[in-house]
Amino acid sequence: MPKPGLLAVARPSPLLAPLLHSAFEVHELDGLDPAAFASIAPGIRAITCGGDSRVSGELVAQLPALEIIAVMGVGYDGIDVAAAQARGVMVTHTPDVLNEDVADLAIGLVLAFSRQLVQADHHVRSGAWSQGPMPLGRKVSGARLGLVGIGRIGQGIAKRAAAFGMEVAYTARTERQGLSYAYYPDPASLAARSDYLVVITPGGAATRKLIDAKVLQALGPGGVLVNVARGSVVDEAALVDALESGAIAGAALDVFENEPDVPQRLAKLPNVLLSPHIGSGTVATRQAMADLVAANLRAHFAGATPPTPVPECRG
Ligand code: 8YV
Repeated sequence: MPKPGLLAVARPSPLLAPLLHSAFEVHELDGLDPAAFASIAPGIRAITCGGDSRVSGELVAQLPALEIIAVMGVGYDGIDVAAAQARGVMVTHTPDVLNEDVADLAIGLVLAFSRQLVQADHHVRSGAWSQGPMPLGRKVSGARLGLVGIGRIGQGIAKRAAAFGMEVAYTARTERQGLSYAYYPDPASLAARSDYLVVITPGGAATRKLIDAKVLQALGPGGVLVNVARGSVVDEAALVDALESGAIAGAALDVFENEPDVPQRLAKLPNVLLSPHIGSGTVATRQAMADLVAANLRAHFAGATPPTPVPECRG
């Protein structure tokens, strides 16, 4: 029996690639010219991609045999789920297995920004230490942390922040029952009471530029923005303006509007800490995500319901 065709929209992680090649005829979209694409398109029954990938309705329409889109990531805001559903195509993602890593990174960014760990390392290596001490940092323990989003990862960040004696509050569309953290109805009112505003809400149309100039103004000259969600949630131009003018103290960002391109104006600011979308980037977690992608594909092609469909595709 020939293996089913699979289109890898993003280059598969080396942790996922062997699992795919054992069961599928794998084609990488990147590098396929139109003629090559046209020749493989009729045989494509599965797509794999990352949480930050784009799978448009147009692409879905070009693949008549497509049955499943398996996202290696919890976020799937780049996938046209409505178009997939209209064609009866299943969409799966990899929730939960990355919660701890992303929450760890959020706290890591708060600490690294505040205690100036990147500058501190440079201060020692460059020999500047012998000329004198470096500037003092910001105290994290006991500070006020505001979460934009209180899903599974948000709650993980809250738990960690509470262990640092931070005063945790959150905003979400509706107040969550059973949580002891203070609720604020909108990002601006949350920002106004926060030293650190941490963004961990899904991307997509509903949250586009939710963190705008008004929210940054409310965060104020002592406030720091941390984004481990999606670049689309923050108005990046307004953020650069706020950082340049001192309207906020700084930002620690793992995600950007147009990855991997980071605007020069942002990259050259001294009051930012930047990382290249590494929230889930540990070996253990990427392996767990790869295994879950494989489990979803395996279940689907065995005629069973995949373990982790996106909410819209749950029966
Ligand atoms: C990864 C992510 O960068 O889970 C998500 O939504 O954005 C990240 O975990 C990506 O999905 C890796 O493929």
